[in-house]
Amino acid sequence: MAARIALEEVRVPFEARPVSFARRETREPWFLAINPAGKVPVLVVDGRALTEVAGILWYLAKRYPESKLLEVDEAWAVSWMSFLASTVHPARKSGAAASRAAWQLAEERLGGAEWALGRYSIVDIHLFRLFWRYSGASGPDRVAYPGLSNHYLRMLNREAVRRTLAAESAIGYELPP
Ligand SMILES: N[C@@H](CCC(=O)N[C@@H](CS)C(=O)NCC(=O)O)C(=O)O
Repeated sequence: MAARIALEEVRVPFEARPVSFARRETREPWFLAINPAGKVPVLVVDGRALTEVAGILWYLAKRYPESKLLEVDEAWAVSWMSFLASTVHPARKSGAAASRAAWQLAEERLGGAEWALGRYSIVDIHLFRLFWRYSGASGPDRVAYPGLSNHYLRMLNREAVRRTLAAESAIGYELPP
């Protein structure tokens, strides 16, 4: 979802290739040949596979500077996205308390700001994707995280996010276990 939102933001043609977790497509040889880690997302650029949300978002922001997705302090963007990928994303696997603690850190880090780094950037896409995923029934209570919830609602107003959600819901959301 994050990669697709960024692709929609930079407005370049792309070919989407959804993979099914239920059918274990990320474990099939054709997929492992693209990403041996068996994970999505992957962006194939000129035959080369680029993996990791942060790497894909960074590539698109740099490749298409007119999209203004990285007009922020870059070290702070790396810091935010490293925090999201290494602390927030995996916390769920350590249980509800660990997940709540990670989201509380994210809430404090955002500090009620409109955007993570003062203006809209790839960090907001990364943050939105994770909060979207984890703010369902088993995820963080939106009331407990007012800053993150407002950020989430702000993101829903973006055309690129709307287009992505419409495209993905048309396929049928299928979340990894
Ligand atoms: N650190 C990676 C994490 C990628 C990841 O965990 N992807 C999950 C979906 S959110 C996945 O592909 N899970 C399927 C599996 O592990 O089989 C990133 O930020 O891109």
